[in-house]
This record gives sequence, structure tokens and C-alpha cells, in this order.
Amino acid sequence: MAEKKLTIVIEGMHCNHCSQAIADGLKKLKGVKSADVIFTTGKAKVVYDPDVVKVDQMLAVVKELGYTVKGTKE
Ligand SMILES: [Cu+2]
Repeated sequence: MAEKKLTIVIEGMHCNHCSQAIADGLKKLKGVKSADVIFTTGKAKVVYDPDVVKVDQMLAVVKELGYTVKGTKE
């Protein structure tokens, strides 16, 4: 089983509730093993299986929740 890490740089989080909502949304995706979102740094660190879930799907979750994706880092 493959495993990759991704950092998503997010704009628009104001509090722990925001980061928690994003973490919950990401964890609902099949193939996402863990999602640590910290609003003070504006970053989400995700561990995922690239055979199951695509980066675009994870970014879509962030956008659907109303936040802006500023970039990603492998
Ligand atoms: Cu908030």
C-alpha cells in the first residue's frame, strides 16, 4: 500500500473550528490516513494513499468548505 505526504497551504482559517472542519472533511475521503490542520500556520499536513485518492480531490474539499488553497508541497 502506497503512502505519500502532502502539505496544503490554506488561506482563510481564523480559529481551531476552521482547522477542525478541514481536518474532518479531509479524513472523510477514502485514502486519507491522517490530516493535521493547524490554523496558526495555515497548513494542512496529510498522509494519503495516492492509489486511492488524488491531490485534486483533497484540494476540492478545502475549497468546498470555503477556504483558499495557496499552494501545495510534497
Ligand atoms: Cu474558525
